[in-house]
Amino acid sequence: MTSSRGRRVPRVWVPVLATLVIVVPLTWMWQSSRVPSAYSVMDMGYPDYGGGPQPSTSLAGHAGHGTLSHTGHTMAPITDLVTDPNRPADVRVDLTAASAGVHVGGREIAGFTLNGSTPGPTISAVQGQLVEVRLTNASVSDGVTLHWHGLDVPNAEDGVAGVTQDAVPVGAEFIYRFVADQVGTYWYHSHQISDPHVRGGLLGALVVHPRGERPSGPDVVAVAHTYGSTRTVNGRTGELRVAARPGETARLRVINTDNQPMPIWSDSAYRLVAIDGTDVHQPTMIESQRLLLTAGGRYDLEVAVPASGAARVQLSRATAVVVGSGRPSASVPPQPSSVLDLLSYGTPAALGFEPARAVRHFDYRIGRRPGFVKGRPGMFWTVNGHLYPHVPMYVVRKGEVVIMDIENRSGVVHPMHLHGHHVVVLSRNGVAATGSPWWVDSLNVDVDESYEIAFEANNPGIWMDHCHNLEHAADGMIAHLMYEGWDTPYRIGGPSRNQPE
Ligand SMILES: [Cu+2]
Repeated sequence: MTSSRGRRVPRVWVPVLATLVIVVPLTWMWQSSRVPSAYSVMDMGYPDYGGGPQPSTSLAGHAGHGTLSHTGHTMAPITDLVTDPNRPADVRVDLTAASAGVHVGGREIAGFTLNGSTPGPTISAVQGQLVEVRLTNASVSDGVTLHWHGLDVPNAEDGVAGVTQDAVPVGAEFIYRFVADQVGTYWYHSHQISDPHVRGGLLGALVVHPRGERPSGPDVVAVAHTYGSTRTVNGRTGELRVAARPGETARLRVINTDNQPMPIWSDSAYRLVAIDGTDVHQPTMIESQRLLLTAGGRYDLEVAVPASGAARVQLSRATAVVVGSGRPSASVPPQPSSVLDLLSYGTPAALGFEPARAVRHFDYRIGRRPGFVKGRPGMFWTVNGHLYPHVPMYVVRKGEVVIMDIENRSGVVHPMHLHGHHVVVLSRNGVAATGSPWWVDSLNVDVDESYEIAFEANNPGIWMDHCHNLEHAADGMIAHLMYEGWDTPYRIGGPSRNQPE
């Protein structure tokens, strides 16, 4: 081996140089993936304006040139974004979080409870009521928060540790207040170290009923959750029995609190009447098709009790809801091979806004590659080609219409969840939606699928936009949507050891 000037490189240097060629870039990648012991999401990644207007002074800092939080503008703290403190509460709930053994399927696993049980109590409100929840941490050593999944609450009530509040330490409490304006089925869960917390049971259902009308038949919450490897409905294995007379119609509010999508099917005809809390417009009867409920998502089903006795609704193979007093078919009905396509289910209705007026078009392209995240080596998710924390900060202004293209080239399904907003699906893989407006807060983006979604930026603050396979989120599948002019005083890490994923 010779150098360019013909002099021999001493043989002893060859392995040293070869090692440096490998080690130096790796060390650089490792170093750039590390995050400080306390940092603001405002300092993460880079601003993405989606082709829309940019702030008058440069926000184009980041990566060593300054940050969104150091623009010279007066930024308002998101702690201002609360529910009217002078308005009295209509519904008051005390929730005490604890570390506890959870008994499930004849075994005990290490988990968590709220008021001594998991799922925690179902919170019920009537549309327009102000709900006040006092969360007390009895013994969750890593701290705890509560996020109101699917409810577009004011930003400071959103319950994300390190973004909208500090994690609540043992012995302390936090009060959440929000107006239950959205009718429908929602759920709550810890957003501090959320993967182990939610797996371990720090979760519960939240239902907002319409004013005035009372349902004629049973109205049942079915929280599907897997403890360890044991599937449950409302914390129990096997069947959930719901008493009903033949001819009666039951409303089943199915909530998927797991990290994976869940198939749902029935031996009886049923209708899918609401998705993620929003009514489907003119839903038709579903027969010999199954549903796929994405992680974090909710489906409200209307099930008529057949004259023969009982309707059986499977939530995966292991668990079922049996509606009726008669004898149900004892065996699991065969799972239909065909999946109901929500792109064409129901009939069109007004969206209430005009997607064609969008001023910003964002990309959320999901990929996967080897690298380092938070100093750990592995295969990680990328957003628009970047590994966490170098992910986009989508910047909007209040009142804008926004379009986002989500594309999954990562080989694994991702349930995408934008906090604080509901989004409507415009198209999938280039095929326009033709059914009922398909409003979601949790969207199953399968392998090699692309979705075009739209929403109105009408809820100021700083919002997570992440994968609700919480294991993926912990591996950095996170971005944020921020409204120009808002800043957060909270930090990831720090004395409260805030860790939203
Ligand atoms: Cu994911």
